[in-house]
Amino acid sequence: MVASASKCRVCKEPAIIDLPRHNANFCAEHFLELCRRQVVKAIEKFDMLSKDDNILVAVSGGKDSLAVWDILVDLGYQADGLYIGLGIGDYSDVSGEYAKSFASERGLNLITIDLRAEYGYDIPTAAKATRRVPCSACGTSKRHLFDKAALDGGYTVLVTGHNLDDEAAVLFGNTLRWDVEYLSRQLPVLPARNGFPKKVKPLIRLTEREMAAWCIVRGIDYLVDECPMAVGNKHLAYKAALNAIEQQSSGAKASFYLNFLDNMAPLLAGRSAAATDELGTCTSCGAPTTSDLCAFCRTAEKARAHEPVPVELVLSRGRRRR
Ligand code: Q46
Ligand code: ZN
Ligand code: ZN
Repeated sequence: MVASASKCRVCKEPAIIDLPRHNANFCAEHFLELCRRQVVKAIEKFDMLSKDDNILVAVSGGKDSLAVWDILVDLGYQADGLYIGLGIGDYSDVSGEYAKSFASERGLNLITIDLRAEYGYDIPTAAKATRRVPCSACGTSKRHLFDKAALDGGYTVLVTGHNLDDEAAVLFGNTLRWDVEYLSRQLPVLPARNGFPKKVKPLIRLTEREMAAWCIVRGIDYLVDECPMAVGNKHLAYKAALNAIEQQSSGAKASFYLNFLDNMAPLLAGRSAAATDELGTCTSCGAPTTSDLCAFCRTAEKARAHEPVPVELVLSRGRRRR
């Protein structure tokens, strides 16, 4: 991770990681301190959390969601986890094990939901039944179930592990299309409103690489493999493009996203307020929606009516299309 002769910027002991965007190297202790400081900075700047909050962390078993849960508990927040079994073959089975081990080893409370057992469908089947890309059916399902679990469980805020790379990639995609509606909603805090819980992203100042390093230093085992259904996802292409730019110009990714929040997001604030005022109620589940049935109930209805589809079939069809 770092040249062997490198020294920590703070204590001059041997460094374990170089962070070109900070133009510095850090030992394990001072790297963890930097990560905590970046999270505190994000929380304070955007008024994300207070110590009185009852927090629910959306946990996938990957590095980012386990790291954010670990950091919040480390900082003294009260936080439970929520894991959703999406039925994506071995990937889901293994990711669930990582989430459960993390929680049980630390005595933390993890709520689990199994999509097929509790809602009668899984993501590969939903993708086939709705003829949408898997991440679209998956995002609809996860958003609904995260919101519902947070509201039903009396949690005051829902935390996700989106990091700087994730948010910069989404911003890149929204900017390439000049999608003003999405740009206006791309904030690290969404307040509670119209039947939605408050949602926050405390990792926006930290990169994927930094979160992987946090997990290694803290001894957190996480699922390294990407979701097999993400293959061909534009989000991955945007991340690769930003990484190429970052290679040439350290700090470009952070300034692209963080300066958007400072300089551009305030100008778009009126657009997002206007876009959220016209919600009705889903006739099936009561969730907020713009039509009779919410997107989750429409997805679930179609997927339940379809025979179960193994993940391999969806992946092989995707490969043939390309
Ligand atoms: S789990 Fe679901 Fe992700 Fe897999 S299908 Fe796509 S959205 S990639 S974070
Ligand atoms: Zn040090
Ligand atoms: Zn519904």
